[in-house]
Amino acid sequence: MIIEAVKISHLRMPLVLPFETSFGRITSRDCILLEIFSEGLTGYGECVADRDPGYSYETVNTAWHILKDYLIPAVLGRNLHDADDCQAMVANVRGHPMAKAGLEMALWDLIGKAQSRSLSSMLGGVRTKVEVGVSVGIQETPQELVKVVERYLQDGYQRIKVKIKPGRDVGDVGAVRAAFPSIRLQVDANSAYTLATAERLKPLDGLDLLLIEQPLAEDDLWDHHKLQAQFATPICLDESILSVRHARQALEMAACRIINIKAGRVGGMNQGAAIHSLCHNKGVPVWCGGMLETGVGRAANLALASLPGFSLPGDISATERYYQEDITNERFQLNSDSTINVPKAPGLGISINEKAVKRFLVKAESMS
Ligand code: NPQ
Ligand code: MG
Repeated sequence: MIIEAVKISHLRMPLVLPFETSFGRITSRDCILLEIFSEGLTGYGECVADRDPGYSYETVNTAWHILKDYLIPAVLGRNLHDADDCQAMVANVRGHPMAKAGLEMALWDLIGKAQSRSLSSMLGGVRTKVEVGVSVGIQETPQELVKVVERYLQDGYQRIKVKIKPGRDVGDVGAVRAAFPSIRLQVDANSAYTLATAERLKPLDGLDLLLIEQPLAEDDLWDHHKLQAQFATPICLDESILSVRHARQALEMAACRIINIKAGRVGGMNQGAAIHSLCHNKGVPVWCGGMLETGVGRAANLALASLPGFSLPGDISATERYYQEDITNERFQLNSDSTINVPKAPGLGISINEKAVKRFLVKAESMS
């Protein structure tokens, strides 16, 4: 398909509740909505870079620059058959995986629409619904955290992830475990510890957690190896895994036993699916991470999580956990068995609420 035009829109959407992690607290979510136009069809994609460089170095503004000045010019007017073509055309841009993944997602949606195939079926998905959990931000007090967790359990979420940081770890997680002795529970530090400060996380090993996510720095595979040797609980890497090669090396050096897959962090669905295959062949569990996506990225996550090796619940919550109003007409609901249905319609399987996009718009630019 010849790429005739591409539009990028910077959006800012209010969150239902503030979300606090070890790197900061937000009350609204910025993202870039991409639209690729070809043969009368529109493919939609979402770039998950944040307003601030807290989770990764990429921001909405770096992604805007890389998309506008490099990635979009590399595909405009060219003939693309699949995501591999797109990856080849952007291969000499170093880094900036979230910018690349946003463009690639829009291409998947476009191609799916042209071929009348859902993203799940194009990727080789085997599930019509996927198990999900909820990621709970740092609260004022451990008591407050227990109340918030209780509410999500009442909503029907059967797996809880608690965000931790130094000083807000063992006490908070211990309180949740004491209140709910048998729930599926895991924690995420977003790189807030060092090998030395992670000493104090030792009591977590007695709390029957599914996993401890990204305790140490993103560029620190080796100390994760040392830490994993000290813990019975599996360490799961998120920020550290930016490619299939990182995933293979992390497993070879026993730096983790589980991998969180986010298409945005690894430069696209293609690489996300490839990391899934690597892990599936080795019997290593993977699960789909979340970046507070709009309905666009949420639909993509559901398709990815329908692949056979996604054996742990994903950070893919219902729309209402994050947004009162979304930019897709579809709202994703939690089923009573803590699952969400995988979209079946062609491409991402979503349609856009243009009024909502207008309301959340910061700026837009079209290129042809
Ligand atoms: C994680 N997500 O697994 C991420 C971190 C995260 C659902 O816990 C704005 C943009 C806010 C990206 C907050 C979840 C964010 C963000 C958290 C990513 O590490
Ligand atoms: Mg994480």
